[in-house]
Amino acid sequence: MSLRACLLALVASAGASSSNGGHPSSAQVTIDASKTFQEYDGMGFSQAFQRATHIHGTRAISPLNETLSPKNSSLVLDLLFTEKGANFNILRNGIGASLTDTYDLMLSIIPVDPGSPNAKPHYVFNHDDGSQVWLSKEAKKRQPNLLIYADAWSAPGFMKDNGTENFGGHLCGVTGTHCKTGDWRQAYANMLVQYIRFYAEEGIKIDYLGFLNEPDLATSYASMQSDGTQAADFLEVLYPTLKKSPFKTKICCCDTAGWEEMRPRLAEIQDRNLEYTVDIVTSHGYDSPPSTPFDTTHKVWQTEWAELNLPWSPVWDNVSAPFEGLVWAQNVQDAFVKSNVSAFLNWIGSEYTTGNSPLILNYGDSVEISKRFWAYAHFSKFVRPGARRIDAESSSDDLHVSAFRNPDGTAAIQVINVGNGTEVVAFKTSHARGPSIKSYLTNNQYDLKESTVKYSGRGSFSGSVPARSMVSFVMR
Ligand SMILES: *[C@@H]1O[C@H](CO)[C@@H](O)[C@H](O)[C@H]1NC(C)=O
Ligand SMILES: *[C@@H]1O[C@H](CO)[C@@H](O)[C@H](O)[C@H]1NC(C)=O
Ligand SMILES: *[C@@H]1O[C@H](CO)[C@@H](O)[C@H](O)[C@H]1NC(C)=O
Ligand SMILES: *[C@@H]1O[C@H](CO)[C@@H](O)[C@H](O)[C@H]1NC(C)=O
Ligand SMILES: *[C@@H]1O[C@H](CO)[C@@H](O)[C@H](O)[C@H]1NC(C)=O
Ligand SMILES: CC(=O)N[C@H]1CO[C@H](CO)[C@@H](O)[C@@H]1O
Repeated sequence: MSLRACLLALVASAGASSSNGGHPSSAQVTIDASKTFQEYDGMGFSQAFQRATHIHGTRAISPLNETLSPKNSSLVLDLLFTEKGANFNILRNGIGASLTDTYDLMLSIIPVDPGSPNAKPHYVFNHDDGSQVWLSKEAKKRQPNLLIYADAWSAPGFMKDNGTENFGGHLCGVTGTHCKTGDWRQAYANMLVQYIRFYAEEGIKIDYLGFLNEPDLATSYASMQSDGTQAADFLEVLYPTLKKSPFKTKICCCDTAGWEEMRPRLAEIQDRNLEYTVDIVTSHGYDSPPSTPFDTTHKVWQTEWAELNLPWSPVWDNVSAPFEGLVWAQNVQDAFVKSNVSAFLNWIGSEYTTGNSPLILNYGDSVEISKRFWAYAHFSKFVRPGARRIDAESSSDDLHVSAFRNPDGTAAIQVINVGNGTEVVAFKTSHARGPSIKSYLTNNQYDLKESTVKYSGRGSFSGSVPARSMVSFVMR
């Protein structure tokens, strides 16, 4: 057993008392670092549809008709992208398909229809892209290894069989389309590469590229439908186009609205022997949440999810409503443990809204941090890119556990207590070195409250996990 494996071969037993003052219960939690799973790429969110302007402070959107001050703009950026907050490392930008820049549309880089797929398009870039250029730069300043995933919600309307970027429709040229203007697949691929080039000229590297968003839906805003066969029809054009370009950008597909909508699309792409063109299999969590792993050896990212219902609530634990922090702590943990994801992205990071899309609410010049933000932070702050998930098993239904070993040899163990009593967890390790162990508690009262955990020698330490709370144990 390696030193690291040794350090992490933990056996934890938990003594707990139930809420009715009854018998203390005990649980066994075993963390076995010799059993390793997927690599962790990171956590993040999007500020598409001009939501980046909310953080930038360039658009007054709340009824207060006031924007974030430069001070609070910096505060939000620091909360999102530095150790002061969640230390997120993935930003999902939106690639526009709209002909105007009216709020909250995403402007296309081909605002005028060139008339035919073979005509030379006139590319235009306003160097702002709904403040996403600014945000990408600010994020990168704070998070040098930031990963940017640029995703298109639709091709421009003139490339589609319904003539608009909205209301679904398909890219002309894929199976089932019969467009008078012809096959626009190459033109769309060229446009996406040109988008990457415009960002490169701003000094911003686009690491990942997506050409679909929720292709299982036709919505009133930018949307383009695609099954797996139609996605394959485009992948066979996009992949070589990107390969010929100077960019090393990797391809993501297909950002379906739910997990079960992705499964048949992946199978259809595999049937065409085109899975190799897709670096990351991507899906959202809305219509069907992450469940069992996809049948793929490629990495999987959950790239968009939030509880869209009103009203905004920053609460950790009240009635287990779908927007509460403790619920999201479990959503994130389940995705890593049960669905084998390598990344987990919220819909929005910070914006003004009346619902629960963002993790941080901007109202005029105020900044309100939800407990969902701190739930995410448990996974993004103590687990870092390149980490490996390692095996964590709990014998108690009340204690949900996961663990990751970081590239620097530190490890983070996430314990969520959904029960009504405090669990006094006695960790037993097979390791003799006394590591420095800190715990971080989040519940209704605290946000990542740090405590030092005493190492008792011979591989044991114990820590308390209060009822309805989440504690990260970080071994440094
Ligand atoms: C909002 O504020 C701006 C600038 O301070 C001002 O020009 C505009 O008239 C205001 N709008 C409303 C609806 O109050
Ligand atoms: C989990 O994902 C990795 C790729 O990151 C893959 O190699 C592995 O086979 C997946 N495991 C399961 C159970 O799907
Ligand atoms: C808890 O939930 C109840 C019922 O939905 C609601 O009336 C109350 O405002 C909630 N409390 C908090 C702090 O969110
Ligand atoms: C910034 O946000 C805080 C917290 O919401 C608020 O109290 C403050 O007035 C805002 N503005 C400045 C300039 O600090
Ligand atoms: C915790 O207590 C609440 C009511 O107070 C009850 O509805 C719930 O089932 C209990 N949860 C557990 C895990 O015992
Ligand atoms: C304006 C228009 O033609 N919209 C159509 C785009 O395509 C979708 C689905 O194919 C239709 O539902 C819309 O009516």
